[in-house]
Amino acid sequence: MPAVEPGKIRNVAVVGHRGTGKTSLVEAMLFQAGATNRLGVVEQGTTVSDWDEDEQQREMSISDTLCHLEWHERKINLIDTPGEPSFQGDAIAALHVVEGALVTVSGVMGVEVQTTRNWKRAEELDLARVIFVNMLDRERADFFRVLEQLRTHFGTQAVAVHLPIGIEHELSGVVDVLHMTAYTSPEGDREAKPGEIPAEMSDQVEQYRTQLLDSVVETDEALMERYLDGQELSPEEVASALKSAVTRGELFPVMCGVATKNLGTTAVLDLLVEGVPSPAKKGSRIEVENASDAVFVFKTVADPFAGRINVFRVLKGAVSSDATLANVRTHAKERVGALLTLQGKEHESADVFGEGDLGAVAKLKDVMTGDLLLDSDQQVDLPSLDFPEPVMSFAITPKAKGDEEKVATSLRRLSEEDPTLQLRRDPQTGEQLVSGMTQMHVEVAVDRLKRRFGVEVDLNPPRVPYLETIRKESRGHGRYKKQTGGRGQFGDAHIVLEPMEGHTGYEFVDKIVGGVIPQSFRPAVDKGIQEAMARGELAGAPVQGVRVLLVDGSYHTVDSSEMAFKVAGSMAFKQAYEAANPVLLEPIMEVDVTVPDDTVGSVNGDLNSRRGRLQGMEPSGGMTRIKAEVPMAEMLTYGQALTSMTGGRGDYHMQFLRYDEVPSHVAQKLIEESKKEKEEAKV
Ligand SMILES: Nc1nc2c(ncn2[C@@H]2O[C@H](COP(=O)(O)OP(=O)(O)OP(=O)(O)O)[C@@H](O)[C@H]2O)c(=O)[nH]1
Ligand SMILES: [Mg+2]
Repeated sequence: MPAVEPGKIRNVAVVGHRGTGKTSLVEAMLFQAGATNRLGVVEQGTTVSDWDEDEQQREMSISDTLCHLEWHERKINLIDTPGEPSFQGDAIAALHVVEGALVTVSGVMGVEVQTTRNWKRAEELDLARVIFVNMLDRERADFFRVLEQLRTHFGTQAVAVHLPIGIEHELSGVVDVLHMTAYTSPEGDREAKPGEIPAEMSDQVEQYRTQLLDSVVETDEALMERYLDGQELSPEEVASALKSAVTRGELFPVMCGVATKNLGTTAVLDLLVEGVPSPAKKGSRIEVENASDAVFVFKTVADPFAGRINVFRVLKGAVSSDATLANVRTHAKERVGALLTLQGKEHESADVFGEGDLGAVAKLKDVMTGDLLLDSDQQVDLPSLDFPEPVMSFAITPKAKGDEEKVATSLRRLSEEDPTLQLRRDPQTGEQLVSGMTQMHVEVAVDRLKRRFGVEVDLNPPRVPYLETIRKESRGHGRYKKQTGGRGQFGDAHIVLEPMEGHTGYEFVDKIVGGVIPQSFRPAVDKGIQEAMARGELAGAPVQGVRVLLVDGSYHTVDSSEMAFKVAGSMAFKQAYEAANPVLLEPIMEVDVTVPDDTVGSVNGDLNSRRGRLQGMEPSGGMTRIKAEVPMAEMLTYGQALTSMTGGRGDYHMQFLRYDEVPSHVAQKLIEESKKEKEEAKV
């Protein structure tokens, strides 16, 4: 099969809030276009798009799924994205490789958190946007209320092109107010049947037809003049003006229906073909000047049959199965080999993908999400997918001892598929940390570790990397002496401790005069001190911010050794440390929270109870951005708290800022806990 011409391709990401029917709508469109011959159901695990076991178990989409269909001689590539915020990385990646977003909204719930987030992204990326108000057969569905909400949130460019006939269980079809036709579509039937608009709807239809005409002529000066002159405009010219306004991102047509009954899908397909610009028209967002062929990997999936599959967009030129491409990140050459056309988990082999098309490739050696492959190796900036930073961290430990390495490699594989899942070892606490967008995100990763890699793990809140430091100058003396029979041990050192600026660093200053400790033994004193500093006497945390002056000492010509001076150094440090007024330090995070205005009071109160210090507030458009400095120890489970305070409408991220002294009442508890641990370790 030859490559599809760019002018005949439409790339569309289906985005929206969790559970608004994206997967069901994709299923209906595939069925309607004849790409499949039955209408699968999410709850039965029979949809094309939710094919993964994790998705079927949870009845929700977790990863991007690529499907395709043909409609009016155009190839529509559909990416079904997850609505759950835990997996928003996939929705973001999908929006980067398409020209159009099909936004689903529940006819009951209206505009929700994830609707707005995805909308903002689509707007930033300058995508054509088409809205489908779904689930109008459900109780308490109200198309007109949702339409008004859409217009409030996204502007009056959101304009109805369809109206429902009846509502809730009496919903029987939709009216196309542009072409002035009614469509009724019995369940499971592919053909929507055109018919008469019910007489009792005529006033309503007239009202929305006028609203639509007003909006369309706004975007077209010539039409506007004739409209104002009172001339009749033909449905064809209005339709064509509407199409080009959608293509330019100036109007957002609102359609409606019931995805699970395949009602309203024909109109959606028509509008995707006509309103979403083709790759030929739009050109690629990601520019690659010096290459003639360029392929961008926006998703990597572990396929049950083919192993690892990279899903890509051809940014430029073409990719054929006999090509060799260079990976910009690794500079390695990859032979393409197995090109695939995807329909959910089904794949057919393909020979070539042309510019603008979406496809997949199996069995590449080292290619992951976000990689750029070019026909020749060169230095190019990698396009950024602008993923949000993961904020929820857990310490991960294998259930079975000895599985540490397996856990690390398996997690690394998962994070190559989903870069919003991150893995690192805390250098201080030594813990293996896994971070994700939410707790659910990390839990799904844990399920996958078990199912795909056969390793079971435990998740725990991470240990806070506390530090210890000193507040005043002090002196200490260590004398290690063992002289009973044979060769003995002798080391003797006097030191002075001084606090260092900013509680960081360590310095060892040799102030010995006249060789009271021979040169060769002085580094051993330093070593002994550093060993003692690795576990502070206060709470077992590493000591920092100390300058040590080695000021005096003595030695024995026979019995002195490096070992003896190391012990003497360590003893001197312990004595001096106690006298230096040691304190505990804790990491302080810079926290940035965005919440709906009506929750600001409770969110601030909560931050306050977490020992947070408010740094500023910026309200804008119904949301307020709160900046605060909060101890890390208080933020370990913040995600869940924020979700419950804001009904899932809040967002936050944080990063390390500095170390501060732990307030004494908190420090006291930590010191006691550490003592207990020490006692228990002795038993
Ligand atoms: N009554 C009714 N139910 C629907 C309709 N569309 C979808 N559903 C049901 O609503 C639930 C969610 O539908 P999905 O298609 O999985 O929604 P989604 O947007 O893909 O959900 P996520 O992938 O989790 O974001 C499923 O149980 C569907 O069967 C509809 O038009 N009417
Ligand atoms: Mg879904």
